[in-house]
Amino acid sequence: MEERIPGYCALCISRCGCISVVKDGVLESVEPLPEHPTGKSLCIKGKAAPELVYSQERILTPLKRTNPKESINPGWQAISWDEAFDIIVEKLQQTAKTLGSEAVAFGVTTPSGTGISDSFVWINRLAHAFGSPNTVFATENCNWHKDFAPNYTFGNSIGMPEYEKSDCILLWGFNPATSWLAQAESIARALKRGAKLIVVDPRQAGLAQRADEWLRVRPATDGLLAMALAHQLISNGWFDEQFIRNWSNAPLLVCEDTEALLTTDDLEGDYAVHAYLAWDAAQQKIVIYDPQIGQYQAEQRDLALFGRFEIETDRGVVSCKTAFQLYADECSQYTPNRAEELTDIPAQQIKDTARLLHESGAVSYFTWTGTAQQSQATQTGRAISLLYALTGYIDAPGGNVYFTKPPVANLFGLELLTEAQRAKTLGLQERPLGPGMMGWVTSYDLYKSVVDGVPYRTKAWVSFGGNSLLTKPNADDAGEALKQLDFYVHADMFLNPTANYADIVLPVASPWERPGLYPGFQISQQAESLVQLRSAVIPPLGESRSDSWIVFELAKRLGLGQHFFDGDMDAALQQMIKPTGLTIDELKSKPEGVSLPLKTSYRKYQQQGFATPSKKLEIFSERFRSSGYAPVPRFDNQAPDNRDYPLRLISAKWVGYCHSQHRQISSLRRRMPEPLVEISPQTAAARDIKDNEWIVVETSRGAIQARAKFNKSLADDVVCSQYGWWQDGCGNYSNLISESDFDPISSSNRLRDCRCNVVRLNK
Ligand SMILES: Nc1nc2c(c(=O)[nH]1)N[C@H]1C(S)=C(S)[C@@H](COP(=O)(O)OP(=O)(O)OC[C@H]3O[C@@H](n4cnc5c(=O)[nH]c(N)nc54)[C@H](O)[C@@H]3O)O[C@H]1N2
Ligand SMILES: Nc1nc2c(c(=O)[nH]1)N[C@H]1C(S)=C(S)[C@@H](COP(=O)(O)OP(=O)(O)OC[C@H]3O[C@@H](n4cnc5c(=O)[nH]c(N)nc54)[C@H](O)[C@@H]3O)O[C@H]1N2
Ligand code: SF4
Ligand SMILES: [Mo]
Repeated sequence: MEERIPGYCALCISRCGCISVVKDGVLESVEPLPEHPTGKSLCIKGKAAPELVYSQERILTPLKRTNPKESINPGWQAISWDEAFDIIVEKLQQTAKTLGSEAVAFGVTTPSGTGISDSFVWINRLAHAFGSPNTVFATENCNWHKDFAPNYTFGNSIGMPEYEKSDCILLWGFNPATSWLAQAESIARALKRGAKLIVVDPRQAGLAQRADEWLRVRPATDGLLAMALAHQLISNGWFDEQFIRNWSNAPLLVCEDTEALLTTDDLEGDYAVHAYLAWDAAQQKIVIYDPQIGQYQAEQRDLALFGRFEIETDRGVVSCKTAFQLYADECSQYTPNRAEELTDIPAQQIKDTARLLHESGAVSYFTWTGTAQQSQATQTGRAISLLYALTGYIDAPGGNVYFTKPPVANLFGLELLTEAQRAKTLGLQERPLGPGMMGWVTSYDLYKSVVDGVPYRTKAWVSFGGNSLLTKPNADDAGEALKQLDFYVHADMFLNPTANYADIVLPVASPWERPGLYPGFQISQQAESLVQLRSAVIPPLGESRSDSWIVFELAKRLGLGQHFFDGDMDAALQQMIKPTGLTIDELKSKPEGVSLPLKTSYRKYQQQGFATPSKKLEIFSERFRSSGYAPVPRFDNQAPDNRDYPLRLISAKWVGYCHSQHRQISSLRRRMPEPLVEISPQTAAARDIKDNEWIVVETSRGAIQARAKFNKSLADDVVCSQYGWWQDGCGNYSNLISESDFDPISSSNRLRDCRCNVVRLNK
């Protein structure tokens, strides 16, 4: 019997709508589902799903380590779920009892490159219910800079380009043709209709080949380029002055000596309120201008955007300028010629791109890991957000829109942690505005805690997927740290080098063997309106179980069942979708999903302000200033030139693999059997390297081997490597990178722009 079951591929963020074809209980193939908002086509990974599901390398029973951690062979022994849970519950409870529940860390792989999205909320909720403020997650190098850090500017994420209506699309360090198929298709349609495309990427990859302007930026100089483009928009008057004046905090006055916002407290005389101040150009005097006291909706035609003013304060005359002047002054350092020196983008192209941004109508943008994996990622993201703010298209038709999402209950459970526990989040004290706010910690902070006991010792780790030895910097030290853990549980479909240090491995069912709720498919209002409960198309193989099942069962056995609907997963999902008015039974009976009648409303800030402390889009970030960071973007900390390592190393994703996964799938592996490093033909020739030859990439930290792949689009001083390989002894990219070189605000690693050299491998 053949069944054709609609669902979606959960393997990456694209969540492509698909049909699973099941014959006599066996998953035979996965096909596109064109009527689904993300279902036009599938990539080679999605199509290879049956190979993933039935891979001989799947773990199909819980495993217990029998050899010491020093041993290369863990001596895995199959055990029952009951035995596994008994060991885990005893260890976790004992650790929490003796050292506090913060001594148990949790971990989760990335929802953007795996199907863990099915269980992401529950895993985080389990950590919080247990009392652990620490969940290791890749966010700082992944989604923090598009989903969370933009809060400091927009009071929200970057939103989603409304591609159907965009006139000009700006892709910055984002290659959707590889990483988000459904977005790439929307962009391709927009281009067909005549939309302009600007791509900022050191490589001419994917859609960059169709760009009107492809800006081959020098790696990790994106922030400077954004400032240079902003300088063009500001100095030519090519920005939405009305929007900036009325809806950003640009008119606020900033004291030049302290760089604090001027408030009524600074003035002589008694003011009834503590309020911010601006300069009224018509009256030539300072005026109270503070959204907190209800004035933010008024049109503020007379407020000065530019200028420097001498203000009488209680500490004498203080020179002030508007926040916009402060930002404009920062930008003005990056004249086209100076920016060309710094970013490698020709001065004329900077001017042309600025003109295109100004002249083409509705502008939208998307940026992802090309800008996130930098040691100044937060200020870089701010600089790009502020450049975008100048266009005035945030939440406007054809711009970056906050589509109306299906209303679902937030069951992430941060409130289950006491304030005192939350304050113990590793890294939060050092980086109060970073991912620690969400209870997410870096592996660097975890290892410091495990090895040095700083600020306290972590003894146990329960990780749902993830392979930090391959995906975070400095694998050698990481391996040592993992050895020192008292107890490590890893839940996965496959073993990997990180899991090899585990005490217990739990077998996870693949996305085709478990249900998954997806409320909103992101890329358009139509896609966001769809709520779909993907059904399991075959039963879990062997003893494997879904991550959600593991979480709910573990919670029950840890005595935390009351936070997990006493183990009833349907009841949990029902609670989640309750605000939508849907029921789980209805979703189960409609596997193709239910489309809610949601409508986009634009420029919502006009009713409610932006969700920032000032209720305005924040050109000046008081939160940054009071935490010791620059309130408008400023840059330093470029990697110094190094004669021994004259090249700049970047990495990127390839369509056949997610991160360190999928090499075991033979149809995918055939297409790309070995790691590749892209290099310009000139740079290769200078080193006597031929196309497809084996080379060594070395940094001051270590070396890897890979095949050279000529790429004429690369600058001569840039090489672009794959990462995530551990097969065949090629060496681990993570060992090339320093773990301590990270963004002081968010802890993003310098995964772009590491100084390196490339030589022929003498085999
Ligand atoms: N040099 C360099 N390093 C990078 C990046 C880069 O561009 N360059 N990118 C970074 C980014 S963006 C990210 S998100 C991180 C990703 O880092 P990780 O989260 O470590 O991702 P993966 O290497 O994909 O490891 C995924 C593991 O989870 C398992 N897994 C997959 N699906 C499931 C599931 O549903 N349940 C469970 N329990 N396990 C599952 C897989 O089998 C695999 O073992 O890597 C980062 N590292
Ligand atoms: N096939 C596949 N798809 C995936 C994933 C995967 O591993 N494989 N992972 C998923 C995940 S977790 C994520 S986070 C997304 C990420 O999706 P993307 O961010 O699109 O992924 P990348 O290819 O790492 O980076 C995008 C581009 O940034 C460029 N880049 C490198 N350095 C710089 C720089 O300094 N400046 C600029 N401007 N650009 C630079 C690279 O050349 C690359 O073309 O993809 C998701 N989808
Ligand atoms: S792009 Fe590929 S892996 Fe990602 S959801 Fe679509 S089919 Fe699955
Ligand atoms: Mo990611």
